[in-house]
Amino acid sequence: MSKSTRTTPSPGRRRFLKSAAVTGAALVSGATADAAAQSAPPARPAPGTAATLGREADPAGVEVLTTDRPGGDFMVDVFKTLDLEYVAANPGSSFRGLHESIVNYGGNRAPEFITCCHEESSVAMAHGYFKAEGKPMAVLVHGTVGLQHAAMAIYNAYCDRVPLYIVAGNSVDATQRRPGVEWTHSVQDAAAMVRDFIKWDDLPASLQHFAESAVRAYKIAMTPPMMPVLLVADGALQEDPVSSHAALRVPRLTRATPPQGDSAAVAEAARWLVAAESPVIVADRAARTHAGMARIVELAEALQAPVIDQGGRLNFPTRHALNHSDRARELVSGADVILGLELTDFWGTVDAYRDQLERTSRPITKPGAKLVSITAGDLFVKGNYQDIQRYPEVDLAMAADAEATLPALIDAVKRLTTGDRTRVFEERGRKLATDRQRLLERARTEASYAWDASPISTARLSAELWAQIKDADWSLVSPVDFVSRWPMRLWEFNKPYQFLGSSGGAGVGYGAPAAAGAALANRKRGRLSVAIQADGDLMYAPGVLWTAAHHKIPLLSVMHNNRAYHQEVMHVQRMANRHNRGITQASIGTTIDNPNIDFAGLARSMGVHAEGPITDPKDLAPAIRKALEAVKAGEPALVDVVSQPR
Ligand SMILES: Cc1ncc(C[n+]2csc(CCOP(=O)(O)OP(=O)(O)O)c2C)c(N)n1
Ligand SMILES: [Mg+2]
Repeated sequence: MSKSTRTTPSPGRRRFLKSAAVTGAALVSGATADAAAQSAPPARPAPGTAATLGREADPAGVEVLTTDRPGGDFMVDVFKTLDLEYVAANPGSSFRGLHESIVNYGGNRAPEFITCCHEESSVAMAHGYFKAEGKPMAVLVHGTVGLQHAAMAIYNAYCDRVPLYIVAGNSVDATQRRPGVEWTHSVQDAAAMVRDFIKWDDLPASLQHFAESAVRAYKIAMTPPMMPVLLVADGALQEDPVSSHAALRVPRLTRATPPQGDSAAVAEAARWLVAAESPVIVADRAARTHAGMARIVELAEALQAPVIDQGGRLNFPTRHALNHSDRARELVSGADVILGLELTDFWGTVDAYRDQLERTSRPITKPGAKLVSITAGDLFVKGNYQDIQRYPEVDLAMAADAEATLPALIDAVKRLTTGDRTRVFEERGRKLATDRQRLLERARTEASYAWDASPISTARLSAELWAQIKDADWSLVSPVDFVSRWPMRLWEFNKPYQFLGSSGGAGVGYGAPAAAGAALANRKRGRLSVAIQADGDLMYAPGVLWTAAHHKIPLLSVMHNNRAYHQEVMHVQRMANRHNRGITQASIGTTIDNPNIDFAGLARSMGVHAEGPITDPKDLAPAIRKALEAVKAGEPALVDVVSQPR
């Protein structure tokens, strides 16, 4: 730990003191400054001064020291080697040194500071950014309280297997802390509160240690299964002068190649798949990079096997003849081989569960069906948090990254496919294509129900939005589960960045900031980012609207404003039904009305273009059109649509 005291500067610090001036601003030589610092120890702040009251102020009487190079500058050098484009943060004095180095020494470029109004928003922005960009964005969080605010969003990313590069400020040396707030925001072991749901953390004790751990953290975060990492940047390390900069170096980053499935297991899986009469491929977080979707398509086409996309990522083009996501249960129950690619819940895929007074479940697979799992989730599991789901009894489990294993599996499948099997596959493919067409027609028919209803149906909302974006290079940057997955059923998704999955941990409050983060990544490519934005989700931390306006992040948010925490309405109704007490009271504590929130007004107050509230479906298309004009001009815009429950 780099140590220094105000009364007796360390030799390293002394060497770099250039001036000492509260009373006199004249520059003095290092030797003179040294002497001045030693002969005039600063007074303790008097009780009741700003410092002891917990306000952030320099204690009276402390000399101002200038130095040409604080440790924070070197930390910025380290970040620059990691190609971190942005750093999202709500400011906090525990990282003031690093903050100052980023904006001055680093020129506020790579990383550029993104001002957030809540740490949960900083982290969720980084979460959305990663899924659109494929590389992490840095997040700075203030000591203790900032990390406490960030915690839920970190958990979401952990469950979603998304790497986050988090740096938390802290002040380790108790003899150096400013009285008051620097104590309440310091902690012995900062990472402890989130350690159960991150992959790695460290508290570097020197700048060279910081450099090595910063590079190591990046490598660990980016190796499947990807997860958040946390570095604690000690305040003294950030603020103190670099004593021997010439000796510092930033180690080279070597990314680890993702683990591939064992070759014997790959060959066995290929044999089963080629011999199967009704194989099914199920994918959840399988398309890890933009190349992933093409590999899943290649495997599915080689086998002419249907694919169920569970939507952790966009794994498969929605209109592809082999995309049968809307008949998952039927296909799983008829399958003789089921290949699960990075499934979070294999058990839930092959079992039916009833949420009744007596909770029951049963397998839905055919007797003798073979289950094959490929997931990096088998390589790294933690206790305590229960995102692992129930234990699945599979026949073959490859502890490996699915995307990295697919090329070998595709090769093996192709090698084993004889002319006879090709004819069987082609016949299967023809039947599946017909079934797929029927699914699309069924979705269109179902979407037409309540077409003219007010509040507006979620299908109409999705269809009207699609009509206006489909010819652009668009990217849907919000989840779809709370609008009955209508976009997946009606829109044509065929590019990997067109859908980014959900929060992972189902921590609500993810949607709005994750959309802004993804839109930030999409901006430089001129992609049109659109989000369907739930009302309850936005109300957790609506300040992200200001962040989007301030940083000119083009994003069209179409509100699915059902004026409720509707999922919870349904849960309370379920309980009331179970107890035979009627559902009339279920709105208490679950609705967001009386007064209704003026979301357009809220957005405008933060500099976001806004339309609505829209209650008549006929007004929806013109409102979206106007909002799109603002987005095309480079601004965020919001359309408040008063919509039906789900
Ligand atoms: C942080 C957090 N608090 C509470 C919940 C419980 N919860 C699950 S869904 C939901 C409602 C969300 O409302 P909204 O975003 O408007 O979506 P809707 O259900 O209305 O479609 C809530 C509160 C949660 N998942 N996360
Ligand atoms: Mg709602």
